[in-house]
Amino acid sequence: MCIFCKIVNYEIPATIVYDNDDVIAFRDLHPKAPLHVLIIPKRHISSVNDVVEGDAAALGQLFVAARAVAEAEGVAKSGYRLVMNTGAHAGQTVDHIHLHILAGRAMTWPPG
Ligand code: DGP
Repeated sequence: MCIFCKIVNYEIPATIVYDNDDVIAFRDLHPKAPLHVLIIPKRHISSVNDVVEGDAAALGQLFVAARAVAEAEGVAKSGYRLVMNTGAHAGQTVDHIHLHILAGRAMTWPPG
């Protein structure tokens, strides 16, 4: 079982900030911004490369959660960045699809 599936099953600790039947969001272990939360579908999907039509509703829930987290954390107005890394060149290190929400400082563009 992957590390994020263990968080989904509450087998390893995480600071959970949002939780419903489809998705869970928790603070990143190695934050890259004052706010750094990961939002994941509870059902295991390895990466965008593995997404199928039937995943659409669950993946849509990631954005519903992102909006809720941004509001709850007080960054909806100041702004935030949503990132989903896919594969080695993008720096994906955990093979369970996850949406990063980063906020609390000005972001640079383009990303490195
Ligand atoms: P990515 O590089 O896009 O695959 O991002 C994976 C993120 O997951 C990275 O920012 C660190 C975070 N992470 C890895 N293991 C754990 C963990 O066990 N708990 C938490 N909260 N975050 C983790």
